[in-house]
Amino acid sequence: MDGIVTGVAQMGAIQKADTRETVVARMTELLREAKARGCGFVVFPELALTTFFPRWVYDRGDAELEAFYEDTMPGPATRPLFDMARDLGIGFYLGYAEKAGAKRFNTAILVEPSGRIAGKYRKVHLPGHAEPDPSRLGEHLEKRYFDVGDLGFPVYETMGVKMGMCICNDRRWPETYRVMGLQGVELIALGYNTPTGLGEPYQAAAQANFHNSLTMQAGAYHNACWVAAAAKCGVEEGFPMIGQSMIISPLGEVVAQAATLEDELIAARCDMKMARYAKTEIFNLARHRRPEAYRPIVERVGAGDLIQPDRKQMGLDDA
Ligand code: CDT
Repeated sequence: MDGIVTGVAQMGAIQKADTRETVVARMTELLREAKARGCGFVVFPELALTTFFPRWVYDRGDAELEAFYEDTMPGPATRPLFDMARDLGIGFYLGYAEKAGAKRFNTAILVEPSGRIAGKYRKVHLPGHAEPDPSRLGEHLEKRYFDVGDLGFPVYETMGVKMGMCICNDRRWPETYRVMGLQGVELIALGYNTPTGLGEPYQAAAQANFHNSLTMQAGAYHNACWVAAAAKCGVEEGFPMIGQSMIISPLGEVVAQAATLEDELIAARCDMKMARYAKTEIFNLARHRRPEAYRPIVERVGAGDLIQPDRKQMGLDDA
């Protein structure tokens, strides 16, 4: 096969009291299952090593907060994951909270079967708020705990595939996929923690799964690439998060999907011929894109004034 059998290792809830060692033991078990199912690459969730801590209010420097970050990767607790992957000959995507000098990032890495870190991504679209607001049903304080990613959306040639990464909220933004699409990305790996019940009127639990598949299927289709997405899900410390981990083909179809809210391995044969074919016709970017018509995308952040052509140019009579 011209591609890679990809596993998505969905993870069920991680409670505050769970140690890194316990979590890494769950991950190595998922790697074993991935091996048995022929996977060469496995995607783990966002912030996969701990409970989803941005739901609580801390001050920088609080010992409990600082303990959620990794200073080194691999470190003593994560080394067994790297060792197991090397023994099994499997590469992986791992999300974790990164301490980098004075900065803090919500980070993901691509690790090759040799244990070499092929590339890194730092989350760009940080959701939520920097300050708590007791009127909300629940907090989501990523803007408080992380700096905006400073690496852009790189694509790495690794494991025989052009691979890109993003993290959770990034999957809702078309720019995320397109910037990688413009590098010829063939497979995008991503992990997420998507809470429900925080009180947003139009992001109710009923729509959370729909928006999950809607955005990722669109991103895969529009950019003719595979998307492999791993949830951390279930109920953490009383807070529910969606599952629905999935693998999506370059034609936008879901080819594998998790059925539980627990640790669960799904897998699919990701054939890169399909991605390459899809890039030659409708989404042949070089042939069909018109960047001169897209200037507001890079010139504006939020919505601004209307942009209207000259009436004469439109051939309107009153010109
Ligand atoms: N982790 C993460 O990015 N979660 C967001 C939830 C935002 S709700 C404030 C997501 O897009 O799923």
